[in-house]
Amino acid sequence: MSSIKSIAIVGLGYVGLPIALLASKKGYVVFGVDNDQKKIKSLSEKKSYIGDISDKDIVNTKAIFTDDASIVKKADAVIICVPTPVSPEKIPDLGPVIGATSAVAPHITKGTLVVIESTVNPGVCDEVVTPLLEKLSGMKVGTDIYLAHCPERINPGDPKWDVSNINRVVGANSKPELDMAVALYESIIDANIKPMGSLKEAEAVKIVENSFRNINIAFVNELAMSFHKLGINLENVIDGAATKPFAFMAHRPGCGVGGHCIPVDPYYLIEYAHDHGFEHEFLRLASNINESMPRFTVDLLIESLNKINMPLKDTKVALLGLSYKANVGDGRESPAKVIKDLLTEAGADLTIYDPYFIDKSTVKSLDKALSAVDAILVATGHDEFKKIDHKLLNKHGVRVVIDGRNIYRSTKDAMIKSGVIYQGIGV
Ligand code: SAJ
Repeated sequence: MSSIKSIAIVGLGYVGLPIALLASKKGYVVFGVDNDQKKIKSLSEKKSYIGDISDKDIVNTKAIFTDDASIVKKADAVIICVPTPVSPEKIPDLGPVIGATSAVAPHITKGTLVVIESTVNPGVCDEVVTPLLEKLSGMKVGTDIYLAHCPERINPGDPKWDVSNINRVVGANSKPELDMAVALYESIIDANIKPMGSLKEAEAVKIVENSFRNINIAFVNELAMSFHKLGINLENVIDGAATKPFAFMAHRPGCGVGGHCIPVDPYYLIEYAHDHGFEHEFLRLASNINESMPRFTVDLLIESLNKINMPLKDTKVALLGLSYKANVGDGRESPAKVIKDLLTEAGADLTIYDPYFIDKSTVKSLDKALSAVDAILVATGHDEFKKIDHKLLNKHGVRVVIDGRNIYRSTKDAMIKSGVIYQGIGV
């Protein structure tokens, strides 16, 4: 058991709120801190704003929620779970981490363990967080206060893996700090907590695991563009390769890579390595390939419309999906946004529908979205869109389907047979 009795969780988003509720359930006194008044208000009204958390979870928790960071003086441990975005120019933005660290440092007491869960590049804990903590607390990291890094591994919308059962890694620069942090996480999470050799090693783990995903998606996306010209069905080829019981991990082509993790995290390493004299050409190339997929997808639409002598300009097109991921309402870094801009620039007569973004949709139902359009472009694989079949398309006179998430793999032949022009990504 850890010597820690009370924990402050700073940042109550899709990472912080679940761990705050779980730690409270495990018997810790928990103070949830966020500077977003809307979040604090919602929590005080016992209303969840996180898809994976129910209002009932909020009603039942003993955690205390506040926007007052000084409450950390009552906490034995402080876990920081704030976003680490990139700018439009793909430059890492440590603003939220610096802000949260600066807010808590003046109030933490001697012996407090600070854990950074935000995804950061190697070096941030040593070169940014430590100096800030020491300057603003007047104490020494490693002797008066303690610092560890435990990168978050939340997968929004995942029915199987959640904060309670996902393995974690924990890193610190001294054994006492490491032991304290490992004991804390072992007391909260029913999964393997792997100690790492340093803060930097733990920071590197998260960047590597998400860069791994990003480059593998880029691999199949490049194959999709190649196989489109070669007339080979890439999804079938991936299915074939996936029969290999070892040394192959299937990833799928699509209209782009969105979210707060996969397209973002590699840039934290790219920039840090660049500042230290190394160019991650491969990581950059992979990101460039993924970032080119919205253009490739719109070009497929133009190519398909040209087959029936229709220009994209003034053609009625329904963009189905704004979210970066199926069945969640999250638009961060979504390729659908890029596709929307490309369609608008090309002068398409755009209808937009995403059931998770009704406020950003131009129509309120799928049926409305399909009526009076010549073409649809599916950018998100929401379950609702899977009910579109050749009958519905023919009923509405839709002539072109661009399947940005290859969700019609098994029904495309019937669409084509009914006279619809179908084009998937590498399919
Ligand atoms: N995507 C593809 N092809 C794929 C997989 C994903 O194009 O084969 C696209 C998705 O459409 C989406 C983007 O990539 O636009 C990201 O998808 P994701 O499934 O990786 O979803 P995320 O962003 O929620 O990633 C999270 C990450 N979790 C953490 O960082 C803690 C990631 O590490 C997980 O691998 C991922 O969930 C997961 O496995 O679902």
